[in-house]
Amino acid sequence: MEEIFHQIANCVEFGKVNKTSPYPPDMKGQDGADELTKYALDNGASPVDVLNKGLVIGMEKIGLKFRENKVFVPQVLMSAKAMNTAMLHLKPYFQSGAVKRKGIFVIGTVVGDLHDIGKNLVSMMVEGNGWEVIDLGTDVKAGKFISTIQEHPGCVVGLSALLTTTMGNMEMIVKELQDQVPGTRILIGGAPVTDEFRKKIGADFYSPDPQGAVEYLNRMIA
Ligand code: B12
Repeated sequence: MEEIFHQIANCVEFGKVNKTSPYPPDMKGQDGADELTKYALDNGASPVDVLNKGLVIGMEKIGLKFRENKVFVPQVLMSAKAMNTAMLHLKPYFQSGAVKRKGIFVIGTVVGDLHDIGKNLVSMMVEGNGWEVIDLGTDVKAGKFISTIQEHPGCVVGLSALLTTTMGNMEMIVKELQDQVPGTRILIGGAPVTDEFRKKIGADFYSPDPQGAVEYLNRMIA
């Protein structure tokens, strides 16, 4: 079974969704994350092992390569597609409570801002690392973050902003969260955001990439 986990990790790393998927060309005709995950579960593998020894390893590898500019957004999206397809087989185990997630991560692009490509990448990477992700989408007001946090006490929040103008909205949201749901951990990111800005607005963590967010979240629960 270890070999199957290794193959599942490879499928996620290289974005091989299923057997009929033509991408990547050098894996044409081979089983993908879809078939291998089903095979592993049908043959008695534990869903936790499929997740941690297969899918998570693949997502970690692609996350590191993305950080080092060895791959670009399209490859990461293919990896996420492979992971999401495999996750459909794991979903019943999550829903039944047989597999516990590491925690809940609530993410959204702040009010006034419609950019979501980077936010989606963070969301997919964090989910691929075993966290439950609640993605509130774009143009999200403070109130929506607050009500979601109140429904999921102890969750961690991620805010994304791509415009210098909406960085101000990020600051306002951080203030409202600190006021209304004190103690909530807040991660921020987006092209114009810096660690200096994070310090200024009092958020907990800044990362220029999804991998940094994953590492921070995993450190939090270690
Ligand atoms: C694609 C794009 C759009 C698309 C968005 C489509 C979509 N679904 O997202 C569209 C066409 C809709 C668009 C619209 C606009 N855009 Co635009 N857009 C871009 C563009 C080309 C790419 C952004 C992107 O997706 N980058 C790729 C992703 C992967 O990178 P990223 O978002 O930075 O995310 C990474 C990190 O920052 C981090 N990250 C992101 N979020 C988070 C969150 C957390 C918690 C963490 C830890 C990390 C993290 O992880 C990601 C992966 O590494 C940029 C230019 C550029 N090259 O950056 C301009 C840009 C951001 N846009 C710009 C502007 C001005 C606009 C408009 C105002 C244009 C207009 N006049 O209408 C509108 C604004 C609409 C609105 N209200 O939001 C400017 C912003 C200038 C500024 N300094 O404010 C830019 C920089 C272009 C420019 N040079 O002028 N845009």
